[in-house]
Amino acid sequence: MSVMEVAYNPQEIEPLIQKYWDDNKTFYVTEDNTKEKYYCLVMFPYPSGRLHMGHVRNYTIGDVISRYQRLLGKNVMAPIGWDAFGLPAENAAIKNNAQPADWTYSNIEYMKNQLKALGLSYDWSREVATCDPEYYKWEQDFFTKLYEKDLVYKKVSTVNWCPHDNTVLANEQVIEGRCWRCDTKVELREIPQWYLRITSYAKELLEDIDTLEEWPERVRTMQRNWIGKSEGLEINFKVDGLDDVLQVYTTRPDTFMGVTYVAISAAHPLAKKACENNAQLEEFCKECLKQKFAEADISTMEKKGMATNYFAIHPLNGKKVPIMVANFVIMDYGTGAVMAVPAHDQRDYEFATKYNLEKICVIRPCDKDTVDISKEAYTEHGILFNSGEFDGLDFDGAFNAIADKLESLGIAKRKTNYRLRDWCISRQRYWGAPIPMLNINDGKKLVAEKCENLPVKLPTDVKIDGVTSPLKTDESWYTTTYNGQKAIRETDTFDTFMESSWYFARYCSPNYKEGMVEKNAANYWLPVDQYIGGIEHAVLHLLYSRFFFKLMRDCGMVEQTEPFKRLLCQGMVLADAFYYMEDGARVWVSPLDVDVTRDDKGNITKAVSKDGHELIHEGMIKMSKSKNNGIDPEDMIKIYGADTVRLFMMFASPAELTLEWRQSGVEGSNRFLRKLWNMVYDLVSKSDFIALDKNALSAEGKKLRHMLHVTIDKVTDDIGRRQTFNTAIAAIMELLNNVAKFTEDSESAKALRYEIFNAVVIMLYPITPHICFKLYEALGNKGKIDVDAKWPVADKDALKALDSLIVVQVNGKVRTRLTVSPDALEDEVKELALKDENLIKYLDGKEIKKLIYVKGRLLNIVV
Ligand code: LSU
Repeated sequence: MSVMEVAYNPQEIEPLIQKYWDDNKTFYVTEDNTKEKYYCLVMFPYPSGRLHMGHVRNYTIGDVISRYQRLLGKNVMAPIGWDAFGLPAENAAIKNNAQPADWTYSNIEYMKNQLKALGLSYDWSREVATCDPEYYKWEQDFFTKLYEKDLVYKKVSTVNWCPHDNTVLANEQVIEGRCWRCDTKVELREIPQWYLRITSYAKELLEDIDTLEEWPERVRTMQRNWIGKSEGLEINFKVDGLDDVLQVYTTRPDTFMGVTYVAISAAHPLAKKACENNAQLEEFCKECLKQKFAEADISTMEKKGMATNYFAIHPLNGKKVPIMVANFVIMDYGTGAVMAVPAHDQRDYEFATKYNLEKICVIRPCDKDTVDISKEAYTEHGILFNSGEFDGLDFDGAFNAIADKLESLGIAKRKTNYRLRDWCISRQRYWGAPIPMLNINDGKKLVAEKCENLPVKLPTDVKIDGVTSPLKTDESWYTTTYNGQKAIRETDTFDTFMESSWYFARYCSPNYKEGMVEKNAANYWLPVDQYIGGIEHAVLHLLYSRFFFKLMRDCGMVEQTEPFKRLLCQGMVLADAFYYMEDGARVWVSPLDVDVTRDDKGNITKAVSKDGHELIHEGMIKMSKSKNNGIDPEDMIKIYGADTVRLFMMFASPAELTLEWRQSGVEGSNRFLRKLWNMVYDLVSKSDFIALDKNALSAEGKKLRHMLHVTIDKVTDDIGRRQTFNTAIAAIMELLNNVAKFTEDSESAKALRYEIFNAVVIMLYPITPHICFKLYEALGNKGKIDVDAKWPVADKDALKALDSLIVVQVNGKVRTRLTVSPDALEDEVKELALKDENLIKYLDGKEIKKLIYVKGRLLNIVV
């Protein structure tokens, strides 16, 4: 009999097992060509201070997959690190009068222990922190390479500016006109910025989405929409009385015969010309240029315009259409001019209505002779009319006919456009990787810092005031030399998405001293087989990483084209939020300090705080500090142990959906683990391991064994292919309920229990590794479950359908039962029934009028 404690005590066993893993470097891996590799990656955390339940969910899912793949015999790399640069460290430094570096490294220390307490099976030898100069050195080096390849440029541009964080934001970081981090309304500003030419890769980034078959469809759709490919036509209009040509871009050339005016930006050269002797227009243009709005605001802002007194000549019907300055046309975007078709574009429609401009209908629905635009524009595709030679064509026909015609006249060109903009990667902040560029010749020339001088290190002993980055005031830092001449360093730093765009590649050779990645290691481990992270990164990080990976490929560092083979985006973790009112303000009470009453459907009918306040239930919402409904993972681990928290997380909901934190559910998970422990204890204290003799099993035993092997198949499919971990756990729980009901005490029954518990312990190990580590030993196995166990494979014989039990009735009354093989034919069953001793007395020589057979279940004899 194996040594085993009577009671399940996670607080005692978990730290010991974690120490064992640490001491033995159990999950450290190296390249091994004799084994299939598996790279399991979770999105690395910002070292914000403490783990959030959201992290716990993300990292538990990753750990379940890693441990499962190891049991399949693969060489599994599961690394972790720290996305260590960024604003929070600066804000915390100001608040606590500390150094961002100190704050960051102490958070890393703390969170690292929290991750270990969860029992996550990382290869800690690969840990990276992006604020380490040995890390960002290679990012700087890569940047200078991209600069040489003209994939980097600097330009003055209108940028999204967050007045609260005092920094520029990329378009992707502006959500509905607000800063993605602090929700402050974003403004526009003109400043010189560094850009990466992601648009040069727009086509490839779009096309390769098709190859990402194991990504969630919604993420693929989001990326497609973000890149936003459109097929259109660039058309040149002549301007009446001038030599200027006015270029517009349209995706609706089919509506061309409905053009009634052209709208231009206040910054357009033609607008400037028109202002020369028109003070009123000049005033209007000035007002437009002062106007600050983000791209996202265009659809809702008030549309204003003014005529220029210039007219564009419609190249096909010769009409002169007015050229209007409009506040919603931006110079940076496209050509700064748009052809307007008010009958078929809602924005043009509103503008035309306001300024009394003509509307000409040229598209009608397929099933109607005409079109009604009395209330709004008709913007659908349809059939052309009022369009001369193009009448009767549909969208595609008209697109091509009009494009061909204008191209043959030499005044148009088909053009593919993308909505994607180049990626602005400079930030006016301190806590980031310095951009390794130098200004020489009194600022007239830009050069990249020489490789041998990298990294350009960030000074770590600084004073931060929250307004100006200390890099910009530290003359001794930014003054340097280049080939003996005076040079001034760039004082902007990289967007932190630069660091997170290649960390997964660095993990392959985290200490490599000659470059970003060591080629052999990178080509062994990459691509990532499974990536797990939040949907909030669907277009930001996941697009930038794909871009970086292609850049690295084109620099000869990696061989593949896409970095992440399979992607899983976990849902948010929610918890009940409660409050009461005090002095007109809400006071939020932690759900752990609330007593609730529920109706029989489980809905909360009454909630009272521990200190007696009657509470209002806000609902099940995302855990957040401001609503005081966060549940601290560390507290939960202390009370229940990591295995319970992990089990609850994986069981309570499918991985992609939101998870509702319920204390009752956590307790249920804890009860289940205690029950499992007790069942195994019961078995091993009564009997040592007995090998199974399948033929010795009773009918009940065979049934239970059948269930075990069906469960093995199901759990394998649920965890491996479907990634529905919750249904896998439910199947194991059901199996154990049946084991509990199985009371036989024979040798073969004990042997069967050994078979079942061995399989169950291995199948649960990815989810609850500590308890399974112990139970595996208790069951008498040699070695350790982490490295010696193999994922169970269903026994084909046991999987075969069991004999069916046929109920035999005479005139509707049950008279006997027959056991037959599952594929017995109707005639065989009848023959068997008529020979059955129990039945003969009921038939009693009577004439059989009818026999009704329901396959595998029932035989009714009518006499
Ligand atoms: N450092 C970045 C980050 O999001 C990732 C990098 C690859 C761009 C999940 C939740 C989140 C992400 C929460 C992971 C908090 C790390 C986090 N998470 N809910 N870092 O620390 O799901 O989706 O914010 O996958 O409340 O944890 O999150 S992070």
